[in-house]
Amino acid sequence: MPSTIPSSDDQPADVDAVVIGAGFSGLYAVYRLREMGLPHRAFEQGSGVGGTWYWNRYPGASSDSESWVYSFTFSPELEQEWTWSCRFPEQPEILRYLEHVADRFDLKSCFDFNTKVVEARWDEAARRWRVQTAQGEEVQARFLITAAGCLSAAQVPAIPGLEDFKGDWYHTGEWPHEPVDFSGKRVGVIGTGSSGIQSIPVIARQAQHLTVFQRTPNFSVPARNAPLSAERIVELKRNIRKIRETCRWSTIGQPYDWRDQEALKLRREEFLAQLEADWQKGGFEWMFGSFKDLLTDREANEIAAEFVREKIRATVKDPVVARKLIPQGYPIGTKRLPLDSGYFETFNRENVSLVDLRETPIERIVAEGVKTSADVHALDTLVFATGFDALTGPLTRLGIRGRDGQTLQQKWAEGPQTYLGLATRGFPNLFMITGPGSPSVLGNMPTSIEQHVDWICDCLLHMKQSGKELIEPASEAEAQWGAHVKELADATLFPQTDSWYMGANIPGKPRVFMPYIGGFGTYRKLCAEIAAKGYEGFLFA
Ligand code: N01
Repeated sequence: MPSTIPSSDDQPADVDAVVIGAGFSGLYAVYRLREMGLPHRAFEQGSGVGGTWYWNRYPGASSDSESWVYSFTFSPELEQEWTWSCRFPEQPEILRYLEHVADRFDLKSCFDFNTKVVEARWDEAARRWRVQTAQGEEVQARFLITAAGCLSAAQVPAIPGLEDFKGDWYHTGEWPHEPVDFSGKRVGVIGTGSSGIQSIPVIARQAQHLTVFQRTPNFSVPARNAPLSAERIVELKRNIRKIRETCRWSTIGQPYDWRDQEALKLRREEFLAQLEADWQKGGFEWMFGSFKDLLTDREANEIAAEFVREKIRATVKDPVVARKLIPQGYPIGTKRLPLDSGYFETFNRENVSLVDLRETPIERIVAEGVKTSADVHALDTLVFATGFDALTGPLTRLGIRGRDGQTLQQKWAEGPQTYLGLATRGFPNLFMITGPGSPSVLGNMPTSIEQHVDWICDCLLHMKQSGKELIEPASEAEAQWGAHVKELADATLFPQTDSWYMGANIPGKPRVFMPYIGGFGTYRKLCAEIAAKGYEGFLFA
């Protein structure tokens, strides 16, 4: 909980900018706006800061980026004074970090907490956004900056009968603040994406019995999380600026990058030996610090996929269970690759069972548990690890209406259209931090976020200094950017798979690869060049 929740009574109702969200993006946005002296208001529907880390309190929730890169870079003092405990920090530690940042830079006073934005309407005559909160306040702002996250619109699937269930149920992305006690309980988890794969081993250790309901088997790579030694901390702090600079120009915002080498040019044994060596390191480096054709060449990808399948066979003792857990039919890495701590090993426990929903689909939820085509699985607690309406969902649910009352849903009916993932035509003076069409979820999020906030704030400064009031993308620039994002994605294996990157997890959502996959460093360079050319592709008034 925040130490102080400021009231909106004495806050201005007409400001330069409104920011929505108090996660990494919202915190850094208000920090920069305040430094620039731009009057602003900021709204957060939760009761405190943290964003993703405020909502995702499920057991086992942890960062999949290393702690020393999953953090802010804007303050060298902050970097030196904060010490992470381990390689991949868990949710409570990340939330403590964000609380610390908010307190250290006095950012909580910038926010109205417990305040949900229900509509933001562009008023063409006043050249202002009119932002409505659920609490009945209306604030006018020249600029609207969304810091609503990419994976914040939780998705509970429309399985009939949930209202009949007698037990407790939870979604991993909207977890209660009080720990949920699974001891002595029969627990079911639906979903084996990152949230399921992180939570299943922890829940299995507490529950009397855990039933995992799996629709699509997932690949996963060991995290190999470990505490940081005193020597390692000293070394990291000494080199932190260099590490950060490498992240800024890398493909996925990490301190490593693809090898400048194609897997298929190697002899098979060499390729496999390298995969094994990288496997021992743990973390995303296994894939994203590997060979550059892994996500573009199906043959190279298949060798890597088979390498992981072998690991699963070697780990899971029951061959029938192992067979059910082995992913087939889609390229590895084209669904977001989870990192795990003992996921496959969990299926060797006596108190864990696996239900393959492709063999026996869920028919409905009943009072006692989950009814599949074969059985009723009796449960006391049901956990939905069923993901999010990714990238567009957090924005469309804000009730944003641009020129002529057009909603983002209407504009994006065929898939998101943006310029650089930062702005969209017809919605003047709207900036989206890590919006669709930017690298966002394909990189280390804080790296993506800081770059976007800096770019937006520099643009606001430019507009102030040059007396420009309005900004929005030109139609052609937006269309060309959309085509470029698609062309880059089509050159990879990603569009071959049904994933949330493609919107495929949400019934009726257009099937479009949403993030920019050209690499974070390339994108950063492009954004800087566009700004240097007087914000080429944008129209000002
Ligand atoms: O969600 P997901 P998530 N019946 O969409 C299944 C980030 N994240 O919350 O594959 C049965 O990946 C669905 O099955 P299928 C990260 O970017 C980050 O796990 O659609 N099953 C799938 O198995 C991640 O990728 C971190 O067939 C149903 C699962 O639910 C993203 O968030 C930690 C179903 C959903 O997997 C989302 O991850 C956690 C149904 N009706 C998450 N509907 C860190 O970095 C869905 N499923 C720390």
